[in-house]
Amino acid sequence: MPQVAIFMGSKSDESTIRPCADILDKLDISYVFTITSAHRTPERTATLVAELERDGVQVFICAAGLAAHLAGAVAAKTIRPVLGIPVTASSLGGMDALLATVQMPPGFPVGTLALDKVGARNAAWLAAQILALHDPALARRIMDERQKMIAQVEEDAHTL
Ligand code: RP5
Repeated sequence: MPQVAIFMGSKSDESTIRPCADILDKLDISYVFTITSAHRTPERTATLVAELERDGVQVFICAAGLAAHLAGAVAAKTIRPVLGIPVTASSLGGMDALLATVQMPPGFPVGTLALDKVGARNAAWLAAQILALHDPALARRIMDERQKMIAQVEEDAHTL
């Protein structure tokens, strides 16, 4: 049963968003990773949200570029947490996607992360932390990974 859904607006987003899936793998979190577009396939997007909610998905992660409405379109269809990753896909340097993702009307929030791969990684961590509220074993796995990151900083500091 998937706990998280990762939606991308286009196949062209895949290499940017793959790190999100890699972190969910590392934390042993089950997920669905697929493509759907707020504009090109609005019916598929709505159907996926309904089906995946029924299947038990707890958190939706949505990544899109340009006039990035995917996260907002998903937020319109569910009250489960929706995390948005704006993707740089235009000469506006991602500002278009960032503003489209973050500026949601009150009552329909999208927890918006940073642009591109940094946002992809943190969407996975934040989804994991949401799930860990009711999963002590997952909370321990997250803490173990944090300890590794802390140890890495200290190890790197000693190399200077
Ligand atoms: C958005 O438009 C996608 O999320 C992608 O970031 C951007 C460009 O899509 P393609 O034209 O490469 O399919 O819908």
